[in-house]
Amino acid sequence: MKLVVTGPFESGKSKMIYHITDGSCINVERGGTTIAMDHGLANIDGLSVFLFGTPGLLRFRTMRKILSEGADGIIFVVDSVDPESDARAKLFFREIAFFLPGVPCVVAANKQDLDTARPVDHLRKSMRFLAGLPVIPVSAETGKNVDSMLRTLLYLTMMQWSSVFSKLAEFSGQKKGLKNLMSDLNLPREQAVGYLRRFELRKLLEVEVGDERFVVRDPVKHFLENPVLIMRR
Ligand SMILES: Nc1nc2c(ncn2[C@@H]2O[C@H](COP(=O)(O)OP(=O)(O)OP(=O)(O)O)[C@@H](O)[C@H]2O)c(=O)[nH]1
Ligand SMILES: [Mg+2]
Repeated sequence: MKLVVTGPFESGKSKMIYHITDGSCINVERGGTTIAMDHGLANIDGLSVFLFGTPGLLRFRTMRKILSEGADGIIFVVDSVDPESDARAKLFFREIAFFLPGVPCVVAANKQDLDTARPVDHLRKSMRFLAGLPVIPVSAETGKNVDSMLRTLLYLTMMQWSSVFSKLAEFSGQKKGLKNLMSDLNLPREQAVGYLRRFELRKLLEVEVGDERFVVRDPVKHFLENPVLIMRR
């Protein structure tokens, strides 16, 4: 899956990606500030998770737009310590909701390892836009709750695609896989092939030349059939 990690300046986006990928990520930065992007790949129980971190300076909006394109889920990182960051968080939230309408989002209330970190109910009071979103207290420094935050988002993301995913699992390996997908989901060929491309890029499946047959990768098949399994370690 493709996840975008966004949120205001210095909230801990880069550190979060560093933690999730065990350090195997890149950060295009200057003096500690991300000026282009973070990028890393994580493997969660066989599921490939492509992470794209955005710059937190307001002027890099175009970069955030490019990085957000086609994302399946959003990790929205807020600074639990610094109340001055809240107004910027609101701007960034509006922006990502505009780039990715309807895409599942979890809020990472970061820096919870610090004594001065505000609890989630305080954050909800000072950032009203968080209403209706899962807000998870985490620390990118210690790693506390980061894994369960990530799994929650992956679950929501896979649920969003559940009608397509269950059919992908069902028709995997079948000779007329594409045709079956089209007729069961009532899709034109172009759109069904679009889905195959999308999820081939995300390493969920492999598509044969000619597109007629596709094969879902073994380690992810049970997640496509039953997304809640990603929540169980
Ligand atoms: N104590 C603590 N410090 C953190 C945590 N996450 C990030 N930091 C610190 O906060 C500062 C900013 O972290 P980054 O990961 O660079 O934040 P960012 O959101 O990527 O920043 P920009 O890309 O510049 O917007 C750094 O000094 C980090 O060490 C955390 O969970 N706990
Ligand atoms: Mg950064």
